[in-house]
Amino acid sequence: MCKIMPPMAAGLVVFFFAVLFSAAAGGDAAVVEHTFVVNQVRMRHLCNDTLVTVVNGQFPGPALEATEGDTVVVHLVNQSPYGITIHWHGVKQRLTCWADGAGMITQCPIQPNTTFTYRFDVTGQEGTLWWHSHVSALRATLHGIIVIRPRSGSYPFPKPDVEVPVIIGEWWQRDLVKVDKNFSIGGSFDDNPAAIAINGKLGDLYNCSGVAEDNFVLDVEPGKTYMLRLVNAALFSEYYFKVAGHKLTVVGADANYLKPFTTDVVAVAAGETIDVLMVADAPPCRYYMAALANQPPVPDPQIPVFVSRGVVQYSNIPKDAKNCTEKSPLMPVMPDQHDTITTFYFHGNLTGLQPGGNPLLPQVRGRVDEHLFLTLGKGSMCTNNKTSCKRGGNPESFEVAYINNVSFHLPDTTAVLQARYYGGKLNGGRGAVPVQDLPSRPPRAFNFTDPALIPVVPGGKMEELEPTRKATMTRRFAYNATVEVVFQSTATMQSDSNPMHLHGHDFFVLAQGHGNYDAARDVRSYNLVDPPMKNTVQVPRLGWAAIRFVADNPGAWFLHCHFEFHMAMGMAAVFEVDNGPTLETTLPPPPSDLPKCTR
Ligand SMILES: *[C@@H]1O[C@H](CO)[C@@H](O)[C@H](O)[C@H]1NC(C)=O
Ligand SMILES: *[C@@H]1O[C@H](CO)[C@@H](O)[C@H](O)[C@H]1NC(C)=O
Ligand SMILES: *[C@@H]1O[C@H](CO)[C@@H](O)[C@H](O)[C@H]1NC(C)=O
Ligand SMILES: *[C@@H]1O[C@H](CO)[C@@H](O)[C@H](O)[C@H]1NC(C)=O
Ligand SMILES: *[C@@H]1O[C@H](CO)[C@@H](O)[C@H](O)[C@H]1NC(C)=O
Ligand SMILES: *[C@@H]1O[C@H](CO)[C@@H](O)[C@H](O)[C@H]1NC(C)=O
Ligand SMILES: *[C@@H]1O[C@H](CO)[C@@H](O)[C@H](O)[C@H]1NC(C)=O
Ligand SMILES: *[C@@H]1O[C@H](CO)[C@@H](O)[C@H](O)[C@H]1NC(C)=O
Ligand SMILES: *[C@@H]1O[C@H](CO)[C@@H](O)[C@H](O)[C@H]1NC(C)=O
Ligand SMILES: *[C@@H]1O[C@H](CO)[C@@H](O)[C@H](O)[C@H]1NC(C)=O
Ligand SMILES: [Cu+2]
Repeated sequence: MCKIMPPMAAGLVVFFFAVLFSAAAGGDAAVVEHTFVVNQVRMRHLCNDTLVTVVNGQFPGPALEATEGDTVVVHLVNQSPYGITIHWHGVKQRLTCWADGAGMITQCPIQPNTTFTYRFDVTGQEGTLWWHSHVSALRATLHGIIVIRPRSGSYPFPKPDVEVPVIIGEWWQRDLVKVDKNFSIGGSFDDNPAAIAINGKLGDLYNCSGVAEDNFVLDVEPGKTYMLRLVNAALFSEYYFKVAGHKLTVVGADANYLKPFTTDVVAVAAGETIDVLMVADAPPCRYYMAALANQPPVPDPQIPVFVSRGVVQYSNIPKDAKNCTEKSPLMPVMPDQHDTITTFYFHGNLTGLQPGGNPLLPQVRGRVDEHLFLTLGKGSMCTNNKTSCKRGGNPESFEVAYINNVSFHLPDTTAVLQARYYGGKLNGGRGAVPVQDLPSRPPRAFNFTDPALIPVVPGGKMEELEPTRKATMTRRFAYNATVEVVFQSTATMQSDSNPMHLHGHDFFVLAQGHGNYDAARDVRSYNLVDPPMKNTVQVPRLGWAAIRFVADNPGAWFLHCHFEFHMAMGMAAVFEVDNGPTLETTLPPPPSDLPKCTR
């Protein structure tokens, strides 16, 4: 169906992508074809030349723009020294699990100096998504936006005049592969980003020897409507986003429409996307937009306060408006960095808008086939494979993160999906991946949200709950099963929120709450009328969130926290969905150029 480009000569650098056919609104589905060359370049910020791994020399990487129903073809040419995969975050990948790009889950990494072509359709979803690498922490610089526009050309809200990506990312001046290694053995307090960036610009709160870093500048014309497509691409934090002097109308999240609501502050969790409309209706001037990282208060370990800002600049500032041209722009009043209530309410206010109705909603309202209750927390393991050791912060043990008290072990030799597809016959029988069943509930009940569990101190209340094990946990679902998952954030050694992301499926977010989930009480609060559909749910700090989805996409789908450190520490599992009864519900064989597993 789609033409394959000739193999790239090694060393050939393609600086920009080519959109071969651009789909006209209302036209036929097209093929959107790009070449992504991954290599290392030096970029200068904060007086430092930093070697970063990027696509086509850009940070953030190129935008992938398509119309609903298009086929996307991306030739990935890996000229970096690392094995790379690219995940198309939020793309449903119906019957194309092989193209999901989850390292060691759906494929082995694309080795240095080799290429692989990702092919998938963007069908049945409209809005903002993003792509990022899915091996180690390299996604800090290997990411970009995906925009899927409606085929009809019309939105369920007045058409914005201008669409603007707003990608919140981190600028790291550390070796990200080592950072990832550090996380997997408990983390290091040194490992923080150097700055925050909006669309790759650090902004004027950062400087090199007193010379401010560039701001992202959005030039606006009075009266026009701007759709800001917010992406949180950071490894670490959730962000609050505001624009001084302007209201924001939330209209979409995770490439699903929402019932519009107006607010002055948006919370965007790690991995999440939020679409907002901003009308340029303020007095003509210059206004800051700002992104602030939130974090739980002490006794949680603290990271530095991170803020980045850009500028909204009106085209018609009067020449004599000295307050606008000579003074610094108006800065929005940001929530406190320890405020975790504003995000709770923000996410609680999201309701779904499905023009024509969502066919899966009647199904999730009915019978639920599988109930899972998953605790998200931290524990510890002994160094050197010992089975007993001192804990409570003693160096004989290191911290890991878990789901239901099992820390996820990424397979070493073969991807989960390949092992399943070939039944362990790969590599002369060495391709089998030993997996264990993810339990439906935690092995042990305790007061999950008791803040006395947070401090990691010898003899603390937590010490006795700490021991944890590692395994490759998967959970199998029959085709078309209706699944409910209640995620419970815990206070074990920390009290983070947990942005949980599921590949290959969108889910309905039915409810959230503070404290320990109690089915007898909390099922009554489920929104089965107009729940928002998402691929990432912000599980509140010291609270819970309930989701339901239909397991209608055969394959092996990663489920993980989108805080990179939690994922590297093991807060992950795999949902395996069986084939259905027909050819149209069966996962086709892998593409012939799927990377070989070398180890
Ligand atoms: C500059 O970046 C390099 C990595 O490219 C890092 O080793 C060094 O620590 C950085 N310096 C500062 C001041 O962050
Ligand atoms: C990839 O190719 C380049 C250029 O030919 C070479 O310098 C580099 O060593 C190769 N890398 C690997 C890992 O083979
Ligand atoms: C990793 O952890 C070690 C030990 O805590 C620390 O010295 C180092 O700076 C950390 N980061 C990197 C990128 O190596
Ligand atoms: C930024 O400016 C402050 C104050 O002038 C200075 O202390 C700091 O070193 C500067 N940062 C860099 C990276 O030069
Ligand atoms: C700047 O001054 C002009 C003229 O007095 C006024 O209309 C405008 O609102 C002021 N803008 C701000 C941001 O204070
Ligand atoms: C919606 O937000 C408002 C405050 O902004 C809050 O009072 C209300 O409880 C929120 N609704 C939900 C369901 O969280
Ligand atoms: C721990 O055990 C695993 C599996 O048995 C083994 O591969 C690894 O080398 C051991 N590590 C140490 C430090 O002994
Ligand atoms: C987790 O499992 C370990 C055994 O692997 C056990 O010792 C520990 O008590 C369990 N902790 C919790 C919180 O379930
Ligand atoms: C759990 O801990 C919290 C905080 O200490 C407390 O308010 C709550 O009553 C406890 N719940 C139970 C069931 O013990
Ligand atoms: C899926 O299950 C629902 C009932 O839960 C049923 O109505 C529907 O027909 C099934 N769909 C398929 C494709 O099997
Ligand atoms: Cu988490």
